[in-house]
Amino acid sequence: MNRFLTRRRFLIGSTLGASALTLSGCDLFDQNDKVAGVIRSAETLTMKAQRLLQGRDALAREFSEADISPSFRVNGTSSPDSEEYAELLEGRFAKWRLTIDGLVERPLQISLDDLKKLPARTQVTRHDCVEGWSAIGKWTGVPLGTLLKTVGLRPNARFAVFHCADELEKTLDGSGRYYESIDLVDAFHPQTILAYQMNGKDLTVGHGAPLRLRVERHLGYKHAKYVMRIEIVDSFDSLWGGNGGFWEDRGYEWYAGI
Ligand SMILES: Nc1nc2c(c(=O)[nH]1)N[C@H]1C(S)=C(S)[C@@H](COP(=O)(O)O)O[C@H]1N2
Ligand SMILES: [Mo]
Repeated sequence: MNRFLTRRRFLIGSTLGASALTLSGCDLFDQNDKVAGVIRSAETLTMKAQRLLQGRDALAREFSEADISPSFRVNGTSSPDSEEYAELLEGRFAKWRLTIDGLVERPLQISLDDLKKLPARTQVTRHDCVEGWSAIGKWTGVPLGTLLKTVGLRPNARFAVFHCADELEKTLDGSGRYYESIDLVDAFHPQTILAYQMNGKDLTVGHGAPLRLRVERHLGYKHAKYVMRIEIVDSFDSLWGGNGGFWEDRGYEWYAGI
């Protein structure tokens, strides 16, 4: 297996608590704050350089229907195993609501049916996983920007955090819950959608039913599946490991631009 997978197994394999995990993943960084600082600023540089070179609104490549991969892997969680999710699935997500709250003027709870009534976008794009596989799929959903305009952002809003239904890692304190985040440039990017369809059909459980994020200029782990709540925040400090995502708390870069 390639080195990413090995590293991922190492990162997730421990049965210790969240702080210990963060430590094991980031030992090297924690030992030397200077090194951590340099790595962080290198990441910021990557982000700034990429946006400067490609433009804030540069589109990820879109493909034709003929390019759609005959099979698209399911990765990470393949089925959230909570009681709550099982009930929602059983009721075909009729009782599911997407919550949008945090630093917004008008917090929102919206059903899947109502989401489907909003203007939709369809895009055929390539998904690149850090583990070294790619697949092309067709995604249909609501541009995140549309919803953010509806709720109205407060002046101090900086990031959108996606809280998911699944625990990728079982922990006592819930810190194994999957979550992700993006900044407002990516949140308002035209290809950033909350997808409810893949290849013309409702999302399967494996691919994130009922709703998953597509943020096409980023690596696979940013594309949160099983999105239950979008929280608008000004910092990640109070969220789990404080790095803005499940994998980020285990050592991955927050800015996963490709
Ligand atoms: N909620 C949740 N979202 C997730 C994951 C996960 O385990 N849980 N895995 C991520 C990773 S690493 C990848 S590559 C993609 C995989 O999406 P797919 O299962 O539709 O291929 O989902 C991402 N989003
Ligand atoms: Mo991934």
